[in-house]
Amino acid sequence: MIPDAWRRGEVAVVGLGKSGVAASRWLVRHGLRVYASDVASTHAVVRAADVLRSAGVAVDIGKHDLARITGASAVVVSPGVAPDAAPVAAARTAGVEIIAELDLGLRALDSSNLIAVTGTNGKTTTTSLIAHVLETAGLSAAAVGNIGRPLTDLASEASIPEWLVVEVSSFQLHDAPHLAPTVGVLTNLAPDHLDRYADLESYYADKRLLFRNAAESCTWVLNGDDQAVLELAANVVGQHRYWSIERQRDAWYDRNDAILVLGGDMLLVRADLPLLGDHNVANALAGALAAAAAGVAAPDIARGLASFAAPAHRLERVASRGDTEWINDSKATNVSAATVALQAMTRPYVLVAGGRGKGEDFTMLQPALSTHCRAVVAYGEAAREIEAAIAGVVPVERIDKFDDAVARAGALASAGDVVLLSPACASFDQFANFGERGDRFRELAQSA
Ligand code: UMA
Repeated sequence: MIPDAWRRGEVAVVGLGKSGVAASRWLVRHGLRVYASDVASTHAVVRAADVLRSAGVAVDIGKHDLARITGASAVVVSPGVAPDAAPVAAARTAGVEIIAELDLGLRALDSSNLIAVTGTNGKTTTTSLIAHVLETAGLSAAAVGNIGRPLTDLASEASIPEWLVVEVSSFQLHDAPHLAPTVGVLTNLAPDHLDRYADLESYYADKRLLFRNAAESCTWVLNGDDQAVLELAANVVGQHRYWSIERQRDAWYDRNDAILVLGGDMLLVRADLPLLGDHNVANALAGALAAAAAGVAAPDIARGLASFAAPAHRLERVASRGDTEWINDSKATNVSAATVALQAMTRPYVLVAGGRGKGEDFTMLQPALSTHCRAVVAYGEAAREIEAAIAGVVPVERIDKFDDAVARAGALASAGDVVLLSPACASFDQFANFGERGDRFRELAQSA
C-alpha cells in the first residue's frame, strides 16, 4: 500500500492540524521518514510539533522549507491547505506526487465497504445517521473524515470496523485518486467556499471527483430534488438511487400522510424522526437509501432513524427558558445552510447571524426570513453586509461582539419565540471554529 518510491526519501506533510498529525504518525509507524511543517505557530501547532518530534518526525513550524518539500518523495496535504498554497504549488511544479490525507487513509485502510458522503450541506448529519443505522442493524461502522476524525487516525487502530462512513469535503476530494466508494451519497449542491475556489464551477468540479472511480458495482444515492446534483451525476456509471421530499422516488416523503417511504413501502412516520426541518427528512431518506444499499433491512433502518439524535451545532435544541427555545445551528457557515434552518422554523424567531463572510450574497436569505422572522441581530465582520442585504425585509440590529448579540437576541424574543443561531458565516473572526462558537451559544442560552 506504500509505494516503494516513497521510501527513497522523506515524505513531506503539509499542515499540522488533525490531518497532518494523524498522517505523520501513521507514516512514521510504517517506517517512513517524515518532514512535517506548518506555516503557523499557534499553541495548537506547537503542541502538535512536540508530539510529532517525540515520535521521530522532523518538524518546522512558522514556515515551510520549500527546498525540502520539493525534494520529498511525496507530499501529503491537509484539507485546509489550498492547492495554490506555496508548498503545494512548489511541489506540483517540481513534479512531486501530491496526495490528500484522505487518500493516504484510503490506501492504508483499503476497505471495500466504503460509504462516502459529500455535498454542500447535510453531510455531517447524513454521515453520522448512516453510521448509526448500520450499528443499529448490528454492523460495526465508523463515521470519519471531514466529520472530525481523519482516516489515517482510524487506520492506526488495531481493529477496523466493517463499514467506513466517510464525510468527504470538496477539499479532501481534490487529491484523492484512490477514492472508490461502494456507496456514494451527494446531498445537494450550492455555493460555498468561494473564498477558496475561483468560481462555482471549480467547486463543483471538485465535488464531481466523488465519481472519479465510478464502476457498475457502485450505488450512487442522489438528491432527486436538486438540479445541480442531477446534472453532475447524469452520466456516471453505476446504479443511481434517488430521494425526494417532493415526489415519488426510490425513497420519498409523502407529505399528505406525513410518512417516509422506501421502495414503495412505509418506512417511518414523520413524527418518529427526531429531527427538525424538511432538510433532515431529506438527510434521513438519503441515509435510508445508503443503508439499504449496504444491505440493511427496512425495519432496522426505521429503528435507526427513530433513535438518531441531532448532532451538536446542527439545529440542536440547547435550552428552553419559559416559553423561549434556544437552537444552536452554528455549523450553518454558509447562506444555503442558514436558509435551510430558517425554512425549518415553524414559529416566530430572532436570528443571530454573522461572523466572517465567505463572499456570498446575503440577500438570498430574504425569502426565508420573510415568513417567521421577528428580527435579526447581525454580529462580527459580516454584520454591516448582512444588515445592508436584509434591511427593509425584517428589523435588523448590528452588534459587534458575539456574546452581546446573543444577549440582545434573547431580549428581543417574545414569549413563545425561538432564539436561533444560524450564522451563514464562518466563525473565525471571533472563534477558533464553529464548534467553539456553538458551545459559547449553548452556555449563554443555558444561563439566560
Ligand atoms: N496551513 C499550512 N500552510 C498553508 C495553509 C494552512 O501550514 O499554506 C496549516 C494551518 O496553519 C493549520 C493547518 O494547516 O495549522 C490546518 O489544516 P486543516 O484546516 O486541514 O486542519 P485539520 O485539523 O486537519 O482539519 C481538517 C478539516 N479542515 C478543513 O477542511 C478546513 C476538518 O474539517 C476535518 O474535520 C479534519 O481535517 C479531519 O478530517 C473542518 C471543516 O471546516 C470541520 N471543513 C470544511 C467544511 O466542513 O466546510 C471543509
